[in-house]
Amino acid sequence: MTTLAIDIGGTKLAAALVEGDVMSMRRACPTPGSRTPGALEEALRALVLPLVKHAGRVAVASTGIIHNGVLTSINPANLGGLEHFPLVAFLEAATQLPVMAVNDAQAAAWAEFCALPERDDMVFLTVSTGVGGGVVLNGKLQTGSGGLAGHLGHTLADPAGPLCGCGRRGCVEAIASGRGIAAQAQGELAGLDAKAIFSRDTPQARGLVASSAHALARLIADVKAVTDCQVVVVGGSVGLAEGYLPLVKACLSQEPDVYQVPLRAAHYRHDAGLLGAALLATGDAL
Ligand code: ADP
Ligand code: BMX
Ligand code: ZN
Repeated sequence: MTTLAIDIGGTKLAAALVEGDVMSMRRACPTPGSRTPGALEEALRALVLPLVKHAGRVAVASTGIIHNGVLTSINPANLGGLEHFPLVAFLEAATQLPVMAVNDAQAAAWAEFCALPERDDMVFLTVSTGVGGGVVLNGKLQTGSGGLAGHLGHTLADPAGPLCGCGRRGCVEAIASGRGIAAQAQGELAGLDAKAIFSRDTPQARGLVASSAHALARLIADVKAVTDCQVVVVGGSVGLAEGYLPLVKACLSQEPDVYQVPLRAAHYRHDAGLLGAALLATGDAL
């Protein structure tokens, strides 16, 4: 059966048809910024409309805590201020198909786990609009009893760091994410997004990218201590940006031996969330 996979991120919405690990008719559009659900509903309808007739079910990878089919933002600023969205109920009504939903980084973790040559314990980290995570231990994706498991972007990087949209000060996300990088920019970089900041070769731009990579490397050492994972896979548009992973690797190599863990770029690149949601919906592990 063909799955209509949808990825709801803080910056972009994507959708595609998935059969096995083959993706077709991939479409994307910007995530609307709105505190009310109307704009998101409209964008999702327009995005999935041409695909619905080809699919037998819907699988969603979405930013936010996904529990019982409802999206609750841990950091509403990442979703245009939207705090709650009845994701599954809305998409069931809009598509008339069965719908399952899971957090975006948890979904991507599952796809990346399935791509590992050895099914080792692994942690996936996305450095994108926010910083998300997914943990697979003993072959099981950890979602937690309320969907919060793996929200590693909201662990502490610096108690004196910037305020995070989740209400806590100094989260990894506030320093390392695309939004976090942009929010810390000053002077000639103020108002630019992370993509533009990455393209600038100035001391401030290099410094912002370096603090992101540092915060991520320290998080990876913490994650190694918590899970003893055998590999950490990094995705998201910041995580996959040219030169970023080598910086993280260089920072991690400064930590003691016990915290060393191989780092890899996401095998499925920007499509890990879409594919992981589809795999979880079918119960397949490639
Ligand atoms: P989403 O969070 O919607 O899943 P992305 O993974 O594309 O989307 O992450 C969006 C963030 O990545 C934004 O902050 C954007 O500025 C940043 N970004 C996009 N492309 C690049 C790039 N080539 N280099 C660095 N940052 C990028
Ligand atoms: C935030 C949080 C996570 C998400 C992560 C990455 C919200 C809306 N999202 O920490 O659930 O996994 O961002 O999301 O609270 P992305 O949009 O960067 O892919
Ligand atoms: Zn936070």
